[in-house]
This record gives sequence, C-alpha cells and structure tokens, in this order.
Amino acid sequence: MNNPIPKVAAIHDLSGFGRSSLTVVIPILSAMGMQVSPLPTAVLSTHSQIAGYKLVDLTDHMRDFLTHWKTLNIDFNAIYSGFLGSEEQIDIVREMILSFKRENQLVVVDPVLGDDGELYGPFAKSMVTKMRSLIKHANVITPNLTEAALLLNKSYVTEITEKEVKKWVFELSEQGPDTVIITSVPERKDKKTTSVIAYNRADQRYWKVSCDYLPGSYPGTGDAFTSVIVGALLQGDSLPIALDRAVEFVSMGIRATFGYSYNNLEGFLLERALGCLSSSVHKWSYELLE
Ligand code: PXL
Repeated sequence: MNNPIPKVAAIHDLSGFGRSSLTVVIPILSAMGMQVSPLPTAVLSTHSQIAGYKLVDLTDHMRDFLTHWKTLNIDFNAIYSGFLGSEEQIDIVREMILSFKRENQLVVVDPVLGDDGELYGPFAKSMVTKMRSLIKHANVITPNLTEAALLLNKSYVTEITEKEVKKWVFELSEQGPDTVIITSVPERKDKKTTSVIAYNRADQRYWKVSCDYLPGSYPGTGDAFTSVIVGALLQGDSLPIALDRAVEFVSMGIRATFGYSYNNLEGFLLERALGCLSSSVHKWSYELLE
C-alpha cells in the first residue's frame, strides 16, 4: 500500500480546555498535511495553569498502547514528544524511539522543563538528568532559554550575547541532537524583540529569526512552535524556512489574540492562524549567523 501522508506519533497530554498540547499539535499538523497518531500521556479537564484541573494519568497504559502499535508495524515518519509528567514517561518515550526506529525518521523532543529561569513546580531536579537521556536520541530539540540552561547545567540569565547562545546550541548538539533550536532568546539591544537561534551540526551553520515581542503570554505557544517545525521539516523545508514558518505562525496567532480583552489562559486564537500554514512563508526573515 502506498500512503502518501506522513505519519507522526505525537506523545503529549490531552487537555480539554485551554489550547495546549494535543489540542494544538493535532490541528497544526493536520493543516500541514500530516496524519497524527496521538499517544496521550494524561487526560486533563484543562491545562495545569487553570486552578482546580482534574487529571487522569495514563502512564500505566502507554506501554500497552505501544505494544499494540508494534503488532501493526506502524512506520512513523516522525516521533514527536512534548510535556511529559514523570521520569517514567520519559523512559517510555525513549523506549518507543528505540523500538520504532527506521531510516530517515525525524525524532523531535521538546524538552519541557521550565520557564523564566525556574523548573516547573511539580518537577524534581532529577527530571533534568532524565531529559538529557532522552534528547540524546532526538534529531531536533526545541528548548527555551531556561530549559537550555537546565540541560547544560548553566545559570539562567536574562541578558545573553549572541555569541554565548551560539555556544549553548553547539554544546547541546554535542549531547546528541543534530539540530538545536533555542526559543525565547531576549535581544540585548532591543527589548521589543525576541529571537530563536538554531544550529545544524550537519553543515555547522547557525541561524537566527527575530520577531516583535508582544507582552501577552499564552499557554500552548511552545507546542504550536514545535508542531510547525515538525510539519515544516517533514514537508521538506530547510531549517531556516522551518524557523521562519514557526515564528510567523506563532506571531500571527498572538497578534490575532492580543487585540481582544481576553482571558489569556484560554490560549492564543490558533484557529485564526491555521490558514497561513497552507501557504508559503509571507516574510523571509532568517539570518545566517557568522
Ligand atoms: O503547553 C504546555 C502544557 C502542556 N501540558 C500541560 C500544561 C501545559 C502548559 O501549561 O499545563 C498539562
């Protein structure tokens, strides 16, 4: 059988309200022409930033689901993981990557650990060590600056030079991944700008895409960014075009939301930006860093 649609195994939680994780990952990848097979890690009433959320943990079922998938010989073009709730879930994803390995497969790990210099509330320091054992098996990782500092065992800084971030992406790639993309890099000279800086070990080139910083903060934007990267790389975009596409999508989604008086915890209005995923990038803004 010849199925022309690339298959992505997406290992994230399913939060019923608030636009994060699978409710962001699936529409984005579907709009980009990919078939998504979700392996839910947990089902939540809402994402965890909304007080009183209820959670059903699925850790005990994940291996069973994978055993069934294995009997079907599913050939995934990509394996993509996001927020993982425990060290055991990280182990399960690592086992899955090893067991479903195939040639020319894209393995993308978004090493969700923290933000604004802090490890997320429920995580112990040992999650960081465990996450290092997972990124070793990824082709692409997308940490924010806090997660990059944690993975490298460096102090988080709110001001950082481009030269220093280049060192960080290089050092992270030495831990295993061919491509490292650090998001939420503050621009030193211009506080109204934020950047994404990436390194690809195969050609040893560094890339940067900057965009206007809007002071709105919405859950799920990291999931949106990495999902667009997965879709773009699977459809054959180069790394800098994938970066342009992901930055453009998230910026459009945030701009579409920012003008409303709105409860940010509902997440950004991704439905307003989905349409731009089926057209070419509107504004090329990537730079090659010397
Ligand atoms: O989008 C990241 C995310 C994923 N999963 C859960 C979350 C969040 C962010 O708040 O709460 C459960």
